Amino acid sequence: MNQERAKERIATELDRSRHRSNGLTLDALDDEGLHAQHSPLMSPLVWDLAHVGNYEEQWLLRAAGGRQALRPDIDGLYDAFENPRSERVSLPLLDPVEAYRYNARVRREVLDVLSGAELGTAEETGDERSLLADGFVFHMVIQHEHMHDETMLSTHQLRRGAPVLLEPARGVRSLKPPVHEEVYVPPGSFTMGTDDDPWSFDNERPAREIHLDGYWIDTRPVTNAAYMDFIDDGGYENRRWWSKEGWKWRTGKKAFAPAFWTREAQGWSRRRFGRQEIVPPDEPVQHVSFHEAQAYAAWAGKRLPSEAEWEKAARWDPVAGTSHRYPWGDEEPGPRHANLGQRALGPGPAGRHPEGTSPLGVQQLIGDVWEWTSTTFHGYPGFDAFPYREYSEVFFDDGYKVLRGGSWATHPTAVRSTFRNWDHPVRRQIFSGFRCARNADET
Ligand code: AVJ
Ligand code: FE
Repeated sequence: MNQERAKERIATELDRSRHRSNGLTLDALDDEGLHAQHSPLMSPLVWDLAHVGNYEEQWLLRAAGGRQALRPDIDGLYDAFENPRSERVSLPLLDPVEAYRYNARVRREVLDVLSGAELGTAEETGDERSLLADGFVFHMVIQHEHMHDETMLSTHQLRRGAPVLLEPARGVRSLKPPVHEEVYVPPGSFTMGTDDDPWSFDNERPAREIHLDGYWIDTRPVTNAAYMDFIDDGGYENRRWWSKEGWKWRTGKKAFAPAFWTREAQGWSRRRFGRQEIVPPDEPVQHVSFHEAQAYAAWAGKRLPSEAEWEKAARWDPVAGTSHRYPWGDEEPGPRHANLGQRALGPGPAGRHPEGTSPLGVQQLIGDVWEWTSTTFHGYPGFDAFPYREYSEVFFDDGYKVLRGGSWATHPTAVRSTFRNWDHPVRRQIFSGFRCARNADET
C-alpha cells in the first residue's frame, strides 16, 4: 500500500473507533450511568472513554509525534496499573463532556502528526521495530480503542436496568447441520505467528515452524443446545469433569450454568443487554469461564485445543502448504466472512458464514465468540517486548489462558488468525465460548 492510501485508511479507522466509543458512552447513558460502577470487575465507562484518549496522546502525540504533552496531569488517573478497576470510580475523573473534548483535542493533533508522518516499511527504514514502520503505532492505538469498546460492552452486559443499546435485526436463525462435526488435521508443520503483519502485537511474533501430531477439531463452536445437555446430565454436580482448580471455582461461585442464565419453568432464559430472552439453542454458548469450557470438553470425551492447534485449523492450507491471515484467505474480513464489529449484539447461529470456513473445513473461527484454548499465556520463543512491557509481557505469569478468534464484539482490525487474547480462567463477563478437540489415537 502506498503511504497516502495507508494514511487514509488509518484516518478512517481512527474515526470509526471513536464513533464506536462515543456510541457506547455519551450516546448511550447519562452522566450518572457513565460514572457508575456497574460491576467491581469493570471500570466506570467514563474511565474507558478518557483512557483511550490518554493512550492516544501518549503514543501518537508524544512518542510518535514528538509533541508536547497536553495533559500530563491526568496520566496517573488513566494508568491501568496504578488504579485497579474497582477503585477507578473514586478517582477525580474527567466528566463525560470533558473526556469528549479532551479526546477530540488529542485527535485533532493526531491527524496533524499523521499527515506529516513517515510510515515507511520496516525494510525501507532499516529499522526492524520502530513505532512508525508500517504504521504500527497507529494500528496499535486503533486496536487499543476497539479492545476497550469490547470491554465497555462487557460493562453494558453487566449493567442492570433498561436496555440502552440498539439491537439491529438478527440474521437467519437455523441452518443445516454440518456435514462433519469434526475434522481431522493430519500431522505436520505449519507457520505459527508472524514476523511482518503490520497490525501484529509483540505477542504474535516471531513466526516459527511448529510440528503438531494429528488431531481432531470441532467444525463449530459448542452451541447452547449442546451445553444444555451437559447441564442436564449433571455436569455441574459431577466432580469428575472438573480440574481441581475448576471444581474450587465451581463450588465457590455456586455456578450452575453460563453467566446471565436463569432456569425458568419453560427452559433456560438469559439476560442480554437488559433484555430477558429464551436461550437460542443453535447459538455458540458464551459467557463461560475456562473452567466450564474444560469441564464440558471432558464430559464430551474431548479436550480444549491448544492455541497452536487452533491456529493451524484457522490458517493452514494443506493444499498450498501455506498459512493465511484469516481462515478464508488474506482478504479483509467482510460481513460474509464473519460476525465481527458489533454488527449484532451477540453471536450468530452455529453454521453461519460458510464463506469464512478454513481450508481444513473449520467454521466460525473468527468472530461470534472468543474461544478458550488449553494454553497458558506466554511469549513465543524469541519474544521481544514492543513497544512496552505492559502490553503483554507482564501477563506472562501463568495466571492467564489464551483465547483466540475474536467475538461478535471484536472489530475486524483487532483480530486475525495470529491474534492472541488472554484472561483469567475464571472470567466470564467476556464474550467467551469454545470448541473441542481430541487426539488422533482416540476413536
Ligand atoms: C488484550 C484484551 C487482554 O483489555 O486487558 C487494553 C487489552 N491493553 N489496554 C485488556 C488492553 C491495554 C487487553 N487484552
Ligand atoms: Fe487500555
